[in-house]
Amino acid sequence: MEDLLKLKGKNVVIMGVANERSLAWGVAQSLYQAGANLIFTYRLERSFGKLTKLLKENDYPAELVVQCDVNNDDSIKDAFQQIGEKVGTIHGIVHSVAFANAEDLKGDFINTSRSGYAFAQDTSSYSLIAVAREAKPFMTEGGSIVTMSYLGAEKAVRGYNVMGVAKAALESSVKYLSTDLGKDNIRVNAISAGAIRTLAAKGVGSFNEILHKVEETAPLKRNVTKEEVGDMTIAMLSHLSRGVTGEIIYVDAGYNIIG
Ligand code: N5H
Repeated sequence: MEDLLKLKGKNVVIMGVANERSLAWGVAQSLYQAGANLIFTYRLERSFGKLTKLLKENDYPAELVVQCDVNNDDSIKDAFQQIGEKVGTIHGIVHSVAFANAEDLKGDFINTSRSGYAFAQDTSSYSLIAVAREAKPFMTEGGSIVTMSYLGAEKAVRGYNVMGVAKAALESSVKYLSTDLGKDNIRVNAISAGAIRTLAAKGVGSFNEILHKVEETAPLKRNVTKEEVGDMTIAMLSHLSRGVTGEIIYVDAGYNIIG
């Protein structure tokens, strides 16, 4: 078959695999099928352990696995320096990281603390800007950056609270970054993924309710999987999407279009 994706041998950085349920892991699986070289970043030692185990179990090679704390500029700089030294050129980045303090995801949005608001923004939105800046010197052949968002960025989804505001900033950052990086043929897009049971969704009371509502209302009458998010993400990393930048692409069984 003709290689329509042109991802074979491309170097793609994946940030945010916490375990096998992670959207980032769904993307990694799709990218391995497409023949890309993968570089992973992790923050927690626990995530490093999970990732190493997943790679081993699946017999997947990793070009490099490097620690990166997205709350820290030096850590991001250092991680991308190491990646650049190892692979030379970076062709793609999958930014699949977010964090909000558990107490800011409970109760009323009005009670969001100043520090909790700042931390959610720093981790979930500013991190994309910092990553794009540090990666840019190595994206010399053009490239594609994809981040993960959620409907709560534009609609008030119960319980998403401070994360909704962070994702709104993230989606806006996608647009501004795409205007800066377009001249270097670097595209920036977000995938707005439907609700998927990841570690981030753990312990969320309203989660089952959301899954049921989507099943009833979405055009496709079902929820989506991390494999579906993975496949759309690699489409956005690939040659197929070369004319698309600054977009928010929904992988949500069509749920967002229903009024
Ligand atoms: C409307 C909903 C349900 C409410 C869910 C909110 C989810 C927010 C995402 C953030 C990233 C979750 C988060 O930061 C949890 C932390 O406070 C505690 N968890 C951790 O520390 C774990 C161990 C580590 C690995 O997590 C992180 N982030 O490092 C939205 C859902 C229907 C969809 C959803 C779950 C969206 C999303 O953004 O993930």
